[in-house]
Amino acid sequence: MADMTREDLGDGAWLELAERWLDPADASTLMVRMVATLPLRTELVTVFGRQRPQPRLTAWHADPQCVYRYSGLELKPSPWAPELASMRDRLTNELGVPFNSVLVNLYRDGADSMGWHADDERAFGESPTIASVSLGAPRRFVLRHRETRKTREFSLGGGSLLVMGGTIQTGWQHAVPKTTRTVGSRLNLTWRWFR
Ligand SMILES: O=C(O)CCC(=O)C(=O)O
Ligand SMILES: [Mn+2]
Repeated sequence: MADMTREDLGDGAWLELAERWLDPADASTLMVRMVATLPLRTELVTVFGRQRPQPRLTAWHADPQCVYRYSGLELKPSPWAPELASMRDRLTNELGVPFNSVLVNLYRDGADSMGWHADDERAFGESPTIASVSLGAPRRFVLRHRETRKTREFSLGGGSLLVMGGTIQTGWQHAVPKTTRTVGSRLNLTWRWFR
C-alpha cells in the first residue's frame, strides 16, 4: 500500500493522505478513460425552492439498492464500470471498508466547484470513512471546523488519496472553491459505504 500520512484533527476526527496512491501516468490514463466513458452529467438541484444546475458534472455508481437523495435530487445508481470496480476492490482491501458507492465529480475548470458541506447524510452512517481519489489537475480542498472556524487545506493532485474518518463529518465541513486561476480539469471520486 502507498505511504499514508495520518493527521489527527482532534475530537475523534482524522485524515489520511497518500499523495501518490496511483502512479501519475496511470492516473492520467484513468482520467481520460473515465471522462470518455462514465455517464457524467449536469444535475439540477433545488436550493431555497429554486432549481439550478450544479457547477460540475457528476456520475453516481453504486450497488443497485443505493439510491442517493439530496437537495431534491434522486440519483439512481449506474452499474459498476470495470475501472471503478477495480478501484473499489483495492480501496476495500487497503482500508478495510466495504465501499458500495462512488460519487464521481468532474470540475471542468476553475468555475466548477463544490460548496461547503459535510458528507453527513444518514445513509452514510455515524462516523463514515470516506475515501477521496483525485485524478487530473490539482485543486484546493478546504476543511473548516464548524465552531472554531479553523481551516486546513490541501492541494489534491492527480493520483492522490485522501481518507476522511472518525467524527470529521460531524465537526467539520469541506469545499472545493472556485478559482480565477487557470486550472486544468480534475476528476474526483468519493467512495462511501451506503446503507
Ligand atoms: O472534489 C472533492 O475533492 C470533494 C468532493 C466531495 O466533497 C463530495 O463528493 O462529497
Ligand atoms: Mn463531500
